Amino acid sequence: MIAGRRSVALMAFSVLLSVMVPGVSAQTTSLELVRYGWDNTTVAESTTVNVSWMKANLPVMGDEVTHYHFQGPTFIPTDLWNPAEDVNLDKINETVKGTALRDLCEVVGGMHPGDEVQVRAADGFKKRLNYTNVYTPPSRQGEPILAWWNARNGDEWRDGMRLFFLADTSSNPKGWHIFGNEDMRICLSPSYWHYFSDSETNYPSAAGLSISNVVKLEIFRSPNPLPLPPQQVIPRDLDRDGKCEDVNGNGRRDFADVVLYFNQMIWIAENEPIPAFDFNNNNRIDFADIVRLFEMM
Ligand SMILES: [Ca+2]
Ligand SMILES: [Ca+2]
Ligand SMILES: [Ca+2]
Ligand SMILES: [Ca+2]
Repeated sequence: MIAGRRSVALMAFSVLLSVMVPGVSAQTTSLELVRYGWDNTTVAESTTVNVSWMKANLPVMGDEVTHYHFQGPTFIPTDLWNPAEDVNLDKINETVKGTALRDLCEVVGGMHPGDEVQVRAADGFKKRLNYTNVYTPPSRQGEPILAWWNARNGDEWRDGMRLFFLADTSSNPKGWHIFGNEDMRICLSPSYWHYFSDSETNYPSAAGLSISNVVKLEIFRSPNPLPLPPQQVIPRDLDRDGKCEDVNGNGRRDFADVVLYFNQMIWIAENEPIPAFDFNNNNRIDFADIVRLFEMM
């Protein structure tokens, strides 16, 4: 009787284990970096780095003292964003060290304004961040980093590499470093907000942005033309036919456009949306495009 009960218990336990084990998070230390070309399918540049390489080659973020929090859902339908930042603050609370997302993006050529970076976890969960939130983050958001160390576990942190924001204390009445729901509302565009939903309410939850066990960063190009080096001005499509004949963006068709196109032909082919500069419509950047551009002057 006892043996029977015990074997039933053992069976139940092993079933429980088989259900639980795949869900146990596993630390990641290797990171794939990918930057896509204008079509967001072709890979323009890619490489794989690991945490040891990051420590040796890129600045280490985090001072080993400061606690950084992400706020969870308030579960108060009348106070979804909680600008007072005083509810459910310990959902995520860690002292971390890591590498800036910006520095990791730069390893494969970096982001341009309008681009997005996608942060992907080992289990496929993913979130995107805009160029602005990676390269010029507001101080109440703070520098986004991939954290590979925490004070409780050191280098053996099961959640690493984990996305953290090194938020400042400006929006917290107690002077804590918290990326709260109101910070998320103000710093990120609505399409980047994270919600925790029950049957009745979508609760904003900044904590949902803190993806753990990250394995991949992918940079997706904005479909808009970029300024041609060394210009600072974006090329313009003066007659709205989808082709940017005003290559130097000075508002008119001129010989300088032809010269700039000629000098930067390789750069255009590698960095610009091809259809916008393919004047003879043969799906590539070539000398025939320069001839067409000259004729259009
Ligand atoms: Ca805050
Ligand atoms: Ca045009
Ligand atoms: Ca021009
Ligand atoms: Ca062409």
